[in-house]
Formats: sequence, C-alpha cells, structure tokens
Amino acid sequence: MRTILLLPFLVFSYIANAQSLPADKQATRETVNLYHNLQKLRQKGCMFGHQDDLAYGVHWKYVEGNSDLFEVTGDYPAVYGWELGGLELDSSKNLDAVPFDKMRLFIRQGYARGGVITISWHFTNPLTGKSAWDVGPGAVASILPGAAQHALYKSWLQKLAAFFVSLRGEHGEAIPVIFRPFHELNGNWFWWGKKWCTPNELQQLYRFTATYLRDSLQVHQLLYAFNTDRFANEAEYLERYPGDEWVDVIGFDIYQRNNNNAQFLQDADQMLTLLEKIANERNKLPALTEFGYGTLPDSTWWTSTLLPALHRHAISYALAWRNAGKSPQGRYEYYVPFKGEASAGNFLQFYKDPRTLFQKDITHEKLYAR
Ligand code: BMA
Repeated sequence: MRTILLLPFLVFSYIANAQSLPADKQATRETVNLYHNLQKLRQKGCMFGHQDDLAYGVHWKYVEGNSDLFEVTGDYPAVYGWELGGLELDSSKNLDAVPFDKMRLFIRQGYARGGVITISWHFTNPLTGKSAWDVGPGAVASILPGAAQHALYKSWLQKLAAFFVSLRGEHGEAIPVIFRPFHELNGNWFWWGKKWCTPNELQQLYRFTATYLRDSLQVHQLLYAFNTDRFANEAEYLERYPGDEWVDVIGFDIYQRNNNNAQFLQDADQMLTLLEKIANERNKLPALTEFGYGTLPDSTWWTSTLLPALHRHAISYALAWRNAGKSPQGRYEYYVPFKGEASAGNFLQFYKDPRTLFQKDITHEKLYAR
C-alpha cells in the first residue's frame, strides 16, 4: 500500500531530477551541484565575472593575489574567465601570453574561494593553421567526422581534455568549468562564424565536440555554453543552436561601441528579454557571456547603464572582458576599472548593489555543495 502510494511520487521525482541534470548526464557531483545552485542563485542576483582577472591588470602582470577589481573593491569577481587558444598547438602560453601552468593555479585559487570558472577557446583555423580570425569557408566542414582534418581536431580536443582533467580541487575532485566553444557564432569574424559554415555543420560540430569530450575522453566536469554575438530576434538566436540536450548555459556577447548609453541599454534590455524567455522555456541558465565598454569613457556607466539593464532581468552572470592594458602599438584595452581609473568610484556603487554578486557574496553560497 505504502509502495503504491509512493510510486507516483518516486516516478515524478525521478523525472524531475532527470530533467534537471546538465547536458552531461554523468557530470561529476560538483558540476551537477553547481548547475542546480546557479539555477537558484540567478533569482538573487547576477554574478560579476572578469576575464583573466588574476593574471594581469592594466598596470601589472603576475603579482600574487592581485586583481584590478580587488584593488577597487577589496573583492574578487564571482566568475573567472580564462582562454585556451594556443593549447591546441602545444604552446606553453595562450594567445594572450598567459602561461597554462599559471592559469591552472589561478583556476584552482578561484575555485577554492567558491568562484565559478568559465573557459573560451579562440582556436587555430584547422585548414590554414592561422588564427581564429583567419576566416574563410570550409574550416568547420573540414573537421567534421569523416572529413580531412577530423583527426587533427580530435587531437586538439585531446589536449583540451588533458587540461580540463588536470584542474583539480583540494580533495582531488575535478573543478567544474563552463566551457564556451564557438563563441559569437552568428558573427563573421571567426572561422566558425555564420558566413563560413551552414547551421547544420555548426550544430554537428558542437554535438561532436561535446560527445567526444564526454564519451570518448571522459571529461565530466563541463557545463556547456552556447553563445552568439548581438542578435535581432529569437529565430536568429536559435538558428545554429545545437539543441537542448547539448547546452546548459545560453548567452550572448555585447560591447558598447559609441557614447549612446540609452541605445546600449535599450539593445541590451531587448536581447536580455529574449534570452531570458528562451532560457526559461528550455530550463537553461541565461548569461551575458562577454560584455564591455572599452576604456570606460563614461565614469558613471556602471550605475547609469549596465546596472539598469541587469536589474530588469534574472541573469546568471555577466563576464567583463580582459584588462589587457597597453598594447605594443600604444592602444589601451580594459573593461573594468583599476585603482585610480575614472569610473572606480561609480563601480564601487555598482559593487554595493545587492543584486550584483562578487566573490564574497558567493563564497558562502557553497555553489559546489548540495
Ligand atoms: C579580444 C582581445 C584580444 C584577445 C582576444 C582573445 O577581444 O582582447 O586582444 O587576444 O580577445 O582573448
């Protein structure tokens, strides 16, 4: 009798649980916990992320414990972005000169503090051997199963897998990573971009990549992010989407490129509305996978423009791009304030807003625990 009464409940909870597993049904415990906790956390606020935060800032490189954000707020970001471009060539440094050995340690530090790790991959064009920006037709098709460069692509994924698997926490557990391959795929500036392959080819590539990492290489610490650049509507966003069973996080990248804050706010708001709708319908985590207003020409941008956009939505995280500093050509590139930078005071207000989440906010959330 009791069994009979319990049965529908058990079946129901089994289904509910199965539905809420990430794309990798064999994901490690920490990865599944992260996935569930992030679903809840987005109702509380939006985690602030920063690319390469611990490696360098506008005026420093590789100073232990340093971070431009830390110098401004006394706190680290909640999300740490890293980049693997170059790993496929056995380079000891990525395309932005970050040594992979150091990156591994930074990833461990961020994770040990309870932070979230996300990784992008600006990888080599497999047809030409040149950079990710070396565009042209045929590169995606060339690495699909059965095609000429497929074996090469598999060898690259093996190197990625070895790096992922080498990321271990204090107890030897695999560090969960939000992996964001083929980013900005509706743009034409990367070889996997819209103009250079069909939707079907991109989808095949995405599915093969996840399947190979997961089933052949036994990497079970990844949440998969699907990510476009700016987009006009739902149909454009989903044109190259590989399918719900392959994706955990959905996002887009957006940069402000002129001084029209109102326009940026309107654009961001519109896209975030669409993203949230798509995410809610499909039970995915919505994220602003990259954003920035290069060199921050408006000292009040954080509270006048970005914060209002974030306040209107329940977005998991927003990742600011890297504080590269001064290039050899003398051009500056940075997206978060550093000590003494004009928007630092305003950023502090943004930091104090209850709906922006930084390291201290999420350490006690214990995102990797049940
Ligand atoms: C771009 C710039 C480049 C960098 C690339 C990959 O947006 O920051 O300098 O090489 O990202 O990180």
